Formats: sequence, structure tokens, C-alpha cells
Amino acid sequence: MDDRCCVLIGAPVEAGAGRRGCGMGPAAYAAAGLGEALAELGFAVEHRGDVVPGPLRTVDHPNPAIRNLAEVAAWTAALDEAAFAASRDGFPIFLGGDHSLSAGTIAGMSRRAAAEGRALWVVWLDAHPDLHTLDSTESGNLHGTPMAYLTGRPGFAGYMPGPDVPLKPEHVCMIGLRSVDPVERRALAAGHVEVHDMRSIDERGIAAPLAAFLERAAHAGAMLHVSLDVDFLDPGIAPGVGTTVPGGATFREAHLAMEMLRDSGLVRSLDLVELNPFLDERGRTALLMVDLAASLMGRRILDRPTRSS
Ligand code: B3U
Ligand code: MN
Ligand code: MN
Repeated sequence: MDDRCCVLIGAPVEAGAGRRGCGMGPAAYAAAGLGEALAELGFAVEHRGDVVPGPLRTVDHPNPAIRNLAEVAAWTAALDEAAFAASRDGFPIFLGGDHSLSAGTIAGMSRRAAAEGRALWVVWLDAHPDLHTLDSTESGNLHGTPMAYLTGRPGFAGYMPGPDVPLKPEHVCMIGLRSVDPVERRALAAGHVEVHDMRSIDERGIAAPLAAFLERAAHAGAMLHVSLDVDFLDPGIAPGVGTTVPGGATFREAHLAMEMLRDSGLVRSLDLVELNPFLDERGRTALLMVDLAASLMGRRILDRPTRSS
């Protein structure tokens, strides 16, 4: 893997969201200058274009609320393959698209980690835990389900393609939660996912819990994936998203998280999800997401010693 090469992969999925518009995400990142920002940091940038989902295999599910299951399953299979292949060549950045895309990208990265004899760990930056199963989702929007799929919760077999290598819940750190449905709350209480909700960030800040998780991940020799949902951010700075939830991360909290993730030297891949350019204001959410990606990829205010230097 060439760690000075960034592979940009479009995942214009909107079948998992409650409203249209996320499909324009990859074009908005291009217009906001993501490729140029990465080139300025010294990366070779490979534009791999948009992933194309395979043929739809329609299967009826007993939960009548579910929307677009066949589409999401087809995207998941295609993105799983794309992630596995791209991670051999460089650092993949997946340009969403709604958060259902992470069912594919993270499953593919988990296979990559296993192929290298390691485990994939995930930092999940989101207002929501996205821990619904196909049976529990009431909205029927499958962007609320990828974490349940990835951590091997029951009920996905026969409807979704994998995952071949499920994530261990203790290898997942969720930061920024502030909209959690009762079923998800019970799953979090009973499970081993590390969770830092907005209350905990208000009380402790974002640096201490993230540093502790990164220490644990480094000690375990983890390969790390970052999944950044626009709604992790406060809607005051990031309005271009379908599900705005007040009280999100600030500009500085988000950049600090990105800088710390970079300094850990562990991150191998990134999802940028839920940008809805149709709802954005003069591109400001797209521009902020590009800036955050640049912080994750090494843009700095000043030079500081890091774990990898
Ligand atoms: N938990 C709710 C809301 C939601 C989850 N993810 C987003 N919204 N973006 C649901 O519909 O499952
Ligand atoms: Mn999400
Ligand atoms: Mn969310």
C-alpha cells in the first residue's frame, strides 16, 4: 500500500436516506476542491470515479417500513469490493452518499485488515449510532442500520451480502451521539461499543476520550477507519444534511479530532457521508468537510511532534 496515494471513490448512494440529494455528494466534494487540497498536502490523487452497484435482487422483508433494501444490498456488495481493492493501492476516501454506504466500505476494509493479519477498528463520528436492525427500524431508512450490520447483529443474513469479517463491538468508538432510539439505547447498554455522547463531550471535552481510544487501538496494532457523518457537526456550521440535530460538535472539536486521528498514524481509510448539497448553503458544508478531510490527512497549523515522526 502506497501511503502517499489517495484513492477517491464516489459512492452516490441515496437509497438509504429519507430524502433525495445525497447522490450529489461526490460532485460537491469535487467542486469544493477535495482533490486539490490532497494534492497540496503532497498526495498523489487517484480519481476512481463512482462505484456502480450490481443488478438488484429483490427480496421481500417482513418489516413493511423498509425502503430500498435491494438497492442498498447491491451498493453494499459493490462498495465492499471497491474498498477491498482500493485499500491495496492507497488510502481510500469514500465520497457519499448516505451512511448506508459504510456497510460496504467498512466490511471491505475489515477484510483488508484481516488479509494483513490485523483487526479493523472504527471511529464513528455521528449524531446517531445507526444501530437498527432490519427488524427494528421504524423509519425504514437503511442509513440507520450499518453499525448493526457490521457488528454482526441478527437478521441481516439472506437480505444483505455479508459482512465476511464482522467488527468486534469493542473495536468501535462512537463520538457525538445525541439522537438515539430506544432499541439502539438498549443495544448500546448491553454491548461493548465505546460511546461518548455529546453530554460526555460537554463534560470531558473530545481530546481525552479520543486519546484513550487511540492508545488502546495502537496497543492492539489496529488498522483504523474513520466514518464521518455530516450530522456529527453542529447544524450551525454544517447545514447541508437531511437530519440536522442541534447541539453537535464545534468547528474546533471536529478539527482537533481529525488532527489527533492523523497523529495516531493508524488511520487507513475515511468515509465522508450524508452531505446533501441540495440542502447546503453556498457550499459551506462541502467546504467544511473538505477542510476536515485535509486535517485528517495532515494539514497543520504548526508542526508538532507526532507518534509517527
Ligand atoms: N435513528 C433514526 C434516525 C436516523 C439515523 N440516522 C440518521 N437518522 N441519519 C432512524 O431513522 O433510524
Ligand atoms: Mn450516520
Ligand atoms: Mn447521523
